Amino acid sequence: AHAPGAVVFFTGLSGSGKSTLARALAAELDDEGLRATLLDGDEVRQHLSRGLGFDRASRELNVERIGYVAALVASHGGVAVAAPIAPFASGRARVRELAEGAGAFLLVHVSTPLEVCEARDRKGLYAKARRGEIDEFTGISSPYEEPTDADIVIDTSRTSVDHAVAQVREKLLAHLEA
Ligand code: GGZ
Repeated sequence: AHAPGAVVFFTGLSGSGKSTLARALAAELDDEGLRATLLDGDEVRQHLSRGLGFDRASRELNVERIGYVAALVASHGGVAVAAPIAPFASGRARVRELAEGAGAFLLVHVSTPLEVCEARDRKGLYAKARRGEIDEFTGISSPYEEPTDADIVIDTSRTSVDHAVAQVREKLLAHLEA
């Protein structure tokens, strides 16, 4: 039996819907009295990882920091919900290792296709990346290694937020009760 805490780790491209799902899940868990701690990609980069770039080493460091904090939360019985791109299998494996030492770990691959993320382009970053104005942009000029060990795969162009959150919630509760 593991500790009562858990880490739910969303990974996927920019614009795939990770933040939306992570926020909706955290809100749902809070409503049920589960103390969800949200570690959103954007916010982490403004605080915990301020000043870090997007080269491979910086991304690995960013993801490991997130994993460390998430595991700390889980080790105290909380549920951490993290949502960085986390494009490298090595970084995700490191997070899994840290998290599993502290509680349950759920890897959620937000698999929304690049074409859809790029068509959405909510922040205009894909257009900039295509014009060469952003270096090492994930999916354009930097790799995204597809997870082969995801517990749940969600394509937000085919699934509603509500349905996706319900799916993750159900798996998470099953893990917590195991
Ligand atoms: C990818 C970038 C880049 C580059 C800035 N590549 O859609 P967003 O804007 O809000 O989310 C993206 C965020 C990615 O940061 P993460 O910490 O999640 O990445 S990683 O896990 O790889 O460390 C995007 C913005 O930062 N952004 N430049 N070159 N995304």
